[in-house]
Amino acid sequence: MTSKQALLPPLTADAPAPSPPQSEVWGSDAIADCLRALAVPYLALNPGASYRGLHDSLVNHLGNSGPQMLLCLHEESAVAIAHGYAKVGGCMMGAVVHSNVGLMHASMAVFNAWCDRVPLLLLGATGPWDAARRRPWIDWIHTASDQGALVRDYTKWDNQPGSVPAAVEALLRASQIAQTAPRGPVYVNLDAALQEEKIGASPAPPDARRYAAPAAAPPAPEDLRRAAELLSNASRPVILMGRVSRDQGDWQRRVELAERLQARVITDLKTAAAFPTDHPQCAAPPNNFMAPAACAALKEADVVLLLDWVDPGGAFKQALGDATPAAKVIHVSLDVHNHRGWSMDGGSLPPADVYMLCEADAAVAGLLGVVRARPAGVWPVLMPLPAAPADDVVSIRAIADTLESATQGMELTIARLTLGWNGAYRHFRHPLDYLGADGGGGVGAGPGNTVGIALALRDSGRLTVGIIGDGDFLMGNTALWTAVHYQIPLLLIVCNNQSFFNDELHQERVAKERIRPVENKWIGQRISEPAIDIAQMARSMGAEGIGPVTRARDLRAALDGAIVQVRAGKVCVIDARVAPGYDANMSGSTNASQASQKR
Ligand SMILES: Cc1ncc(C[n+]2csc(CCOP(=O)(O)OP(=O)(O)O)c2C)c(N)n1
Ligand SMILES: [Mg+2]
Repeated sequence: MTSKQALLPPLTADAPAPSPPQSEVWGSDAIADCLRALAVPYLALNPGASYRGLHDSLVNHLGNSGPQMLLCLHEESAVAIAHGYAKVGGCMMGAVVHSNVGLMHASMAVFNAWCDRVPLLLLGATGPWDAARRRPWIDWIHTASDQGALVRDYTKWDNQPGSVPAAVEALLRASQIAQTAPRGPVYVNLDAALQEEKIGASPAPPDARRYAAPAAAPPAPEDLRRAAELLSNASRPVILMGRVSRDQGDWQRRVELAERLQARVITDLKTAAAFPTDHPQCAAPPNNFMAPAACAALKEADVVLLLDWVDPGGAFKQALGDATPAAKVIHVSLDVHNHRGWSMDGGSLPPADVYMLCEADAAVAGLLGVVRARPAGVWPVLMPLPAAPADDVVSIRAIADTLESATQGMELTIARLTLGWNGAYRHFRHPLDYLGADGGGGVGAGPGNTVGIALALRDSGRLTVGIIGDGDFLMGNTALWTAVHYQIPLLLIVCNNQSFFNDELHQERVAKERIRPVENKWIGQRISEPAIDIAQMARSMGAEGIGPVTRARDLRAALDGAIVQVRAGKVCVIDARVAPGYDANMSGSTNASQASQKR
């Protein structure tokens, strides 16, 4: 957490009436003091009696500042917002959810954050563990043995502390673990009785600096030497850039390493911008599944450097089928520390001739000091996309082209991209130009992730733009209310094909395989009759709603108007009625339906 973030002023005036100082405090006051000592900037939450003690401490003991509460209308948005916030600079904020029911609502978003390897402090609570102190009925249904088990398989650590000092230690440990690579969410469950216990004079808050996460470890010298040897002597080195940092210096070092090695570079749409996509050494535009040109480059490679790539074994499977890679493989990743029995999100196991157990950018910095420059390569020029059709159809491509022309000279952060996006639609030239996907493929995260990203970027001068599907919007849209209430400017462009279209493609594929009527693929998928007025939904939460935009020629005016509004601090939603259909390149396959079967 940077000091800049800790010093940010409260977002809007949810200012409590002053509370006079007291000589005696409660358990939850000490817990709140610890959260302040940890410099947790915000707590996105939905309230509940199980943490009414903590709630009171945040409002009346801390004055609702440092941390500030962000009220959310659903626990899934609370966690999605905290997830988005961490995607920008790796800084951690918190979320608080009520007892077992709030945690159940939150669970998919926790899974997304887990798969995306972001730090996130999730606090929860349970009815009094001491049964003698439970209120009839409600405290009984909201008390569960081992509540943390609900999220244990996709959190790095969880704990239900038994005393106030133990709660303080649990928070320090949770924060340290969440922010130690490979990062991830942690869950601390606070017993209602412990929060509401009077503890006398206020204990001194801990010195959180002494419990900070460790600095990134450098690679082992012998690994570095062997990797440098392989790369320096390679004929056709390829670098796959996956989970890397948002730091501009690290970005520059990745470019320098690729250039010194004259290596081809492959990037991914599941993870944030890692390398300039218009660099001549880029083998292909980033995609959710590797594009044919990326597969071809990987197939030809004699040395492969995997920089914490999501599903590294899967990359080889896409390029080589079932053949074992003949290329020498240098695998840089700490991800093995997060691989567990329940979820298979670690992906397929790659072979590794050198296995560097460190963060990707630590390896890049180390390698830069030891690799020898290779002779200049000659790179095939990537085929530009064919010209967009000169019709008036609102397509994802038309949105991409119009956004490009409407935002010339502006700094944009693309917070999210809709499933039908082709990585060739737009270039990324800065680590904050694009922030990747939801991690766990849990639809509904788009709005919340975008709000969290906009929150972290709100003083950066960057325009936050989320480009999401209507299904994603409809599942997670109430995050918008939080953005409006706390004045977090952002633009959401909803690519509204009035369908869970990805799955129409699945039904099409199944029907074709079974020689059944393809024209039935829309049943159980289309969101029409009635069509949902997305702009009106946005307006109902106080956002600016534009649209429906049904003609491509109207997109520019819609975008220009929206950008003015967002620049003026507003939350803006454009309902763009896109024609169903994905660009055939969306998945790196010429057969979109084949690719979409993977979701
Ligand atoms: C929580 C959840 N439910 C269902 C799915 C399956 N699923 C994957 S993509 C998708 C459709 C998403 O619709 P939309 O956001 O409108 O994008 P489109 O497919 O129309 O481009 C669905 C239902 C999922 N991944 N996550
Ligand atoms: Mg859709």
